[in-house]
Amino acid sequence: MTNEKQILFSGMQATGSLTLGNYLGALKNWVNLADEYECYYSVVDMHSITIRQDPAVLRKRARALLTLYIAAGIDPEKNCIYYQSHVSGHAELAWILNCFTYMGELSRMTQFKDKSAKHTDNINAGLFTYPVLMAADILLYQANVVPVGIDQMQHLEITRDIAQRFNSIYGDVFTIPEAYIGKVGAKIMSLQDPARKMSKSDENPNASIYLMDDPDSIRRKCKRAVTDSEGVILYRDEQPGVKNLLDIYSACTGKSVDESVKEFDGCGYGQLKEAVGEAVVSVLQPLQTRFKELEKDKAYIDGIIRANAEKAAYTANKTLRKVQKKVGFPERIR
Ligand code: ATP
Ligand code: LTN
Repeated sequence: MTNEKQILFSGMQATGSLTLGNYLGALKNWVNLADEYECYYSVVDMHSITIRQDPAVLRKRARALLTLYIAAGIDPEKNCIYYQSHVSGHAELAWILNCFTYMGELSRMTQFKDKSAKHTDNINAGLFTYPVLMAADILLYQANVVPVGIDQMQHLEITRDIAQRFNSIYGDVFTIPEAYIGKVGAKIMSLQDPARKMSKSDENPNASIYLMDDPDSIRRKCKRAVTDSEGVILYRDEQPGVKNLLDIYSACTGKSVDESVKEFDGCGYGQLKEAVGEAVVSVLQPLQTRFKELEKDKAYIDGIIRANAEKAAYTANKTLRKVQKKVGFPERIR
């Protein structure tokens, strides 16, 4: 009998300040899954440069994101938290996988369509092959599960397709990964336009709650959240604003949506918004305190960065060597 844990991989980009959507849809699940799996959590800085970045800002944000992973409760001694750019295998495998991915498949990616419409002056090849690098991230570690928000599902599907295609030619090289979508909070919507997802690149600051927002701003943004004129608190598609507030409340309190709906039976929107504000504050305040403490401990964070990059590179290289051999690259002479 083996008690080896299954492998989990996920990553986040250090572009912009993280929102409550990123936390409830991704980071919070990562923390809950950390004990059950052998986990790799990457700060995917190589993906970030598909959009033009200020180097100093990117460096600062990448470090803040890595620190935030720890502040959120992921133990960096038990889980591998590292920068993607510190493990060269990501780029090397991505190149090989590029040769097993079709232009047609990549053209169908909605994220590519959205981002290229938004950055018309810089539709670079990296933006187009972004999903291939993401596939390389996941496949390098032979991940079984990949926790992401619903918006990343299409990228998970293409990862599976690429892995299956490769395996069908060369044998069982890659583990075929499964997406893990959390039950609550999988898609948190904008507070100002509940038809759109809450996004860190939203231009309207009232649309998103940022993880580092102070309590008063959080309460104010919740109070201003767009609802409707129905006047009843029900969880249904016809009331997307109220539905979103119930989702946020449930995800922050750990209650089921049904429980939350019962709790607000007969209440007005004002009461709901106030309760949501308090629930969000009570989740984010301890996170912020821990983040500020960790940020000061430079030597500790540096140690984590060094040790985990080595650990990740070791695992990544094992897969990479196997793949290189399969496709026919000459053996290394030692
Ligand atoms: P951008 O606005 O720059 O595109 P983003 O806010 O969509 O960024 P990503 O870096 O693309 O964030 O996503 C990080 C993780 O957070 C992913 O797993 C993604 O699925 C999840 N996520 C992002 N936005 C939401 C949301 N509104 N609700 C739930 N999960 C989300
Ligand atoms: N594309 C993802 C970030 C990401 C990722 C990954 C997520 C890059 N590589 C591997 C899971 C697994 C995003 O934009 N959220």
